[in-house]
Amino acid sequence: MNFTIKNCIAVLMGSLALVASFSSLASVFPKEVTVEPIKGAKKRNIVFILTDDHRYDAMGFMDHPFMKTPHLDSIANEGVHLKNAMVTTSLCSPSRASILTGLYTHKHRVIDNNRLEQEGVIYFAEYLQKQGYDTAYFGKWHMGDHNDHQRQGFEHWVSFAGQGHYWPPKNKKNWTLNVNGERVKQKGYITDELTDYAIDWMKESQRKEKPFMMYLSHKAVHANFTPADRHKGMYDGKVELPANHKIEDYGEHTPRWVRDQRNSWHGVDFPYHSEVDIKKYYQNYTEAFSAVDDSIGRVKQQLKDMGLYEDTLIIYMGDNGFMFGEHGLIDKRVAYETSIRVPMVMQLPSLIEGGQTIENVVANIDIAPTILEAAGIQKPAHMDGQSFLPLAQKKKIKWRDYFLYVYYWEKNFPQSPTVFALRGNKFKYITYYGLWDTDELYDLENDPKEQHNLIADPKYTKTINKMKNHLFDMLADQGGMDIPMNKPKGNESYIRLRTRGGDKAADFPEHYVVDKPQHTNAQ
Ligand SMILES: [Ca+2]
Repeated sequence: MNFTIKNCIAVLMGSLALVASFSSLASVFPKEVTVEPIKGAKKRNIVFILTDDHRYDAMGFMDHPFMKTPHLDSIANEGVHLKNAMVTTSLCSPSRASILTGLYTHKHRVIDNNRLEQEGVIYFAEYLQKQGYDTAYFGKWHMGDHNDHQRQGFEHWVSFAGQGHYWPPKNKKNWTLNVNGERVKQKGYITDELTDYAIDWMKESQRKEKPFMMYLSHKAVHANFTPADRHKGMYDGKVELPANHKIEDYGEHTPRWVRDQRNSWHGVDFPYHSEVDIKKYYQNYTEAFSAVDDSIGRVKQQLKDMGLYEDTLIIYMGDNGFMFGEHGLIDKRVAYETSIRVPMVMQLPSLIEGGQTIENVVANIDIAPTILEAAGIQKPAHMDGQSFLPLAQKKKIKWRDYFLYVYYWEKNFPQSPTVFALRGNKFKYITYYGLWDTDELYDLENDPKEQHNLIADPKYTKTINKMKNHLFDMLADQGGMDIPMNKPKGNESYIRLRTRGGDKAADFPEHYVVDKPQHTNAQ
């Protein structure tokens, strides 16, 4: 065999390996949508309401210092509050893909906010269609930045490209919504307009004859937070920031990257590279939510008017958390509680007793199996999540003790590293990939704000090792030992503000710095 032939064979083998790896990616989804009905189960109507960047505690019934959310509160009163709801990746598109597919981010591979879904992707709505459901999608899709085409599984479709706009944008004369393939101008304030579309669809006569699933996905409350005119100023003089943490609040073992991130696009010292007043910013956020609360009220009233209220499952959730000063940061992505926790409430009066609080950790990957169960469909084998409907029915079932969190570094926002975290009921362990910096361990029971990193305390060595092992075992079990990558795309927000110490890197964590050489025998 000469060198050239050998080379050709090597290339051919390499290509085969590449094909094999591509096909193993594609195989996450089954080739066909096969419905396995649950014997004797009813097909209940389903309303799923999603918001963007709504943090877990921005709800009136959680004793919020000033927010009023009567309609959201009413779901918790008449149903359950899933107090420990989390997202497996705290970022818009990855979390939305997890909701729609029931899969971890490394499986559906929507790892940033700029990409389309994988070929062969299956959404839970496709199972509902096979089960005889009418299905409709209203609002923000946001997978594939400029792409609002109608996705499979939804026979009725009202959406828009990317982030959308609170009001029709003056600088984009051709801005339209995609309404079942037609380009239709946005007329007014988007939260109200999406609700109008949703209510009109609910009113159509066949809704009483056939089971339906409505997915109402608001643009609110994503930045730049814009309240409806009727809500502007409603919290004037009442606003308190959730947090405004200084470096000293966290002690000497804080990761270096966290301290550096303060002076970045996602930090309190240089937020969005602007002079924005975070307190005013938070006020706009809370006021913008009021139109969502109105929307929830209108949908609930419509179900009552149609006589469908008792037997319709309503789930409300946010797609990821949001920080307003915790750890000196804003936004999301990181593994701290305010980033990974989301608001979630659910009601189904005919099946679920009202006024309950569920403590179990539930997640975005559990939404699809839960909705499918309410529709009388068994969880498809490929899905990672699990239905939490039995928890609300007070049934004794096996539930996760540990929650796996992943986030993959984006060149667009280089200040947040690749993160893997394991959250137990008491401890959370966080580690970073490809970074010279410290891991973290928090005692969530005694330190719920995660201000005391216990990683260097010898008392916790056993706990740390146990959690580290368990995290990587879980990643291996869940197919997460390969880090998905994308070709960089979009703007890169890497600058720092010199006048706030932006030309200086943060100190290393104290336990990384020693006073004398360690290896005395080195030659
Ligand atoms: Ca989001």
